Amino acid sequence: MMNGKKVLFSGMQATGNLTLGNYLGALKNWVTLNEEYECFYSVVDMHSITVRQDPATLRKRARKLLTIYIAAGLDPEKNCIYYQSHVSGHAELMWILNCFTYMGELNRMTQFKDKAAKHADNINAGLFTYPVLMAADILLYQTDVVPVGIDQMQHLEITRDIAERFNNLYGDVFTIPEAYVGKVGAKIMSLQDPTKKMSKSDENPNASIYLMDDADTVARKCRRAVTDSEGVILYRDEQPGVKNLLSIYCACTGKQPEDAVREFDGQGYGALKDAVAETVNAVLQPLQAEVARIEQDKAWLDSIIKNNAEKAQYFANKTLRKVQKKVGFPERPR
Ligand code: ATP
Ligand code: LTN
Repeated sequence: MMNGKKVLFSGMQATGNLTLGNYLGALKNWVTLNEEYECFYSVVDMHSITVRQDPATLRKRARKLLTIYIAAGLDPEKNCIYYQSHVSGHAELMWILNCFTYMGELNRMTQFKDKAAKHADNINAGLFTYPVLMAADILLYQTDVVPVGIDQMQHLEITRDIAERFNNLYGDVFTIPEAYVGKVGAKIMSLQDPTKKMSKSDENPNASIYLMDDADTVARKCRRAVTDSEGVILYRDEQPGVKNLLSIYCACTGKQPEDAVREFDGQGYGALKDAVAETVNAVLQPLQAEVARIEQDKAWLDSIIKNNAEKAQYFANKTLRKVQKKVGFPERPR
């Protein structure tokens, strides 16, 4: 508990440009949770360098991501929005947790196997210990809930295991976090292969709608979306392309799939695609305008970045000092 509320922590990597999937599956849900919890939303730039990054691009994308968090509706006066690399406690706690994590456990992580296969020329130790840094992110703030996609559940499980192992040895040091998986928009699929999730690292730019795409680009991508030859608009697994378009339409409008199906009854795929483009643009355009507005106010954003990092560091240090004492590090002379 923090200020009488449960604590929520989540983060996103600034690798690639955010997609509509990231927004509907993650960010949009975060906004609905931020009244109920004491929230920490980190731009996890330390995780990003587990694969090679161009420094200037990483810096630019990280700032854009932080701006998008705010533009999407996370009030930075009420939510702690900050760069992971600005709070030294993440790396410090990670080292300690490394010593309480087994090679065997890390060897089982499917994300490591996937990324190692994808980046065979750079299988670095950071890629292997990625989940330990994620555990440090979460445990540092005594987090109760962690909104994540299904793909991150294995990392949350290992976080819980590490925390329980530590608590068993040293008493109740860490809060054991729970995952929070959103209900709608949980999985937006690729527009080019609706059996695959929409992903910011997809090489085909037509597969994803990016949050910063202009209206014409969105319309073009929707029009090119892969559907089928059934010719009917139904919300069912046999028609994954049409189902995905309906899911996007519903997630953007707040409508239920059965109502959407009724609305498009008797219409062609062209009409559905145009309607999807229109609703997506109705979501993206105000978001983009807000991003542009925030970017103008450089001094304000810089002060938010500074103040929130200080706030995060304060809470992080509280946990860190406790942990350091438990494992036997000498007290710091005052
Ligand atoms: P990458 O392609 O770099 O792996 P990604 O687009 O899959 O990235 P992540 O950075 O792994 O996205 O995830 C950020 C958040 O967005 C997570 O909470 C994840 O569950 C959510 N998310 C990502 N893609 C989708 C999607 N297609 N539908 C719904 N939610 C998604
Ligand atoms: N691994 C996550 C990003 C991430 C995260 C976290 C999410 C890093 N640290 C802590 C929740 C809590 C991802 O790739 N989506």
